[in-house]
Amino acid sequence: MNYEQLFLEFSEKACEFVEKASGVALGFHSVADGILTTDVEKLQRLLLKYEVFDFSNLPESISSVEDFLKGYLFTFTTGKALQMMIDKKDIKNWIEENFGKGTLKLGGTSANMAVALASFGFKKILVYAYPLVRELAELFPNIESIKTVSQDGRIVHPKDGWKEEKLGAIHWIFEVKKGQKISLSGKEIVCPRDNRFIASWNPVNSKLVIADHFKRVYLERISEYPKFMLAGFHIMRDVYPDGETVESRMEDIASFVDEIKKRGAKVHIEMASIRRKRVRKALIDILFPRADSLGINEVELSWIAEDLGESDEGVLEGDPNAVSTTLRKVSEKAGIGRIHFHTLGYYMLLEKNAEKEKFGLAVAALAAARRAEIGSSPSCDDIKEALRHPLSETGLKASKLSSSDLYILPTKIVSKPKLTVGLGDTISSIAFSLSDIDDFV
Ligand code: 8BR
Repeated sequence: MNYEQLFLEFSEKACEFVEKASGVALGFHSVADGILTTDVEKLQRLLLKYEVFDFSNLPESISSVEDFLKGYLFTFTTGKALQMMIDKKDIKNWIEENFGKGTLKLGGTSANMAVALASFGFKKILVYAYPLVRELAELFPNIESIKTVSQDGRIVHPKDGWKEEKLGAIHWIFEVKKGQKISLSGKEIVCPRDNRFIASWNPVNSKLVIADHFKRVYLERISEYPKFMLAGFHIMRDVYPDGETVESRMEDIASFVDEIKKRGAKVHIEMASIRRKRVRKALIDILFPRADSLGINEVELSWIAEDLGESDEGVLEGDPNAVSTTLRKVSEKAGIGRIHFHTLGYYMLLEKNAEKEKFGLAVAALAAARRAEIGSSPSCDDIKEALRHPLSETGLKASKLSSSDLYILPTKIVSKPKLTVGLGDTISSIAFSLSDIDDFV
């Protein structure tokens, strides 16, 4: 297979096919991100004041200033990304008093996917954003194809549908930079790479509540948006302050999924990095069996393998043999017919007649490479610019394992990416939106 040829051919057809794609609905995670860069002197001062000298016993969520500082120190010291939910309002207030809101940017998997798809040229996108307060609504770009359901049941651009002023949720993104230094207990700590620590305050959405007005209007208009991408599970909790459990929340989402599946919608689950084991288990037990499709990366797949009692050896390293074996096991146990795995260098699609989706995968790969290069979502025209990037050698080797139900696409690699955040969302959403491509080719 000449992959360069394939990418060239498909980049030329991308806009034509996007025109024909059906509508996509995206729920249940749109939020305002507060972006902050790290002020090393301030971080050091706070660590000393609260006597946080290491990140041992890193908690799963933030219930104290010390927990927050441990998470921050973890990312600063290891250069690894970490997201933790804030459990208490007084800690959220403490962060706001000490750091402010930061620069507000649209975030959350659903909103990111909406922007990726709309910028690309998809015509019908319905995104869930709740509560739709003014500060959140105004962060959505002015692209007409992005719609939401307003509380009074209209399908409108988010800017035309907000209700209140006050921001009820914020995800603080503390960016750390390679080479930044702090000194703790006489030891110098040098940040090894650029990354981010995320502290999230999201008491409403963390339940992934589906507002009645959205349910009602979506069910009425489902034929216009017959694909549903579900995401946001990474912000759920095991047990909520009111005693409700994640299992009960998952059942509630499941009954909505049953409703929409009865009416013919196809449901995709975007995994994202769910740190809580109980949340992952509830997702696997309750929602996986109902899903038509799953989007996942190597870290997420290795966790699921472990959860299912399977070996995860080689998965984290992206070894294609290990990945394909694990994908088959997940598919068997959970009964998901389509799994789209992505890692640096290649995508692997497990599905009956997997090759029929190569168009969507190739277009997603070019869009991801272009996004990595320019730092924002590209249009369907613009992805041609990504053709000049080289194909991954690892991916080319991996592609030899392709078989009838396993399609492996080597991807383009951008040597100096401007931005890598949100790439997974771009890859999964474009590929899923084009997954029924053979219907209109
Ligand atoms: P997540 O958002 O799920 O982590 O996925 C990120 C994906 O972005 C990777 O799996 C990889 O396919 C893609 N990617 C990254 Br990270 N860096 C890239 C680069 N420099 N060029 C092209 N794709 C990249």
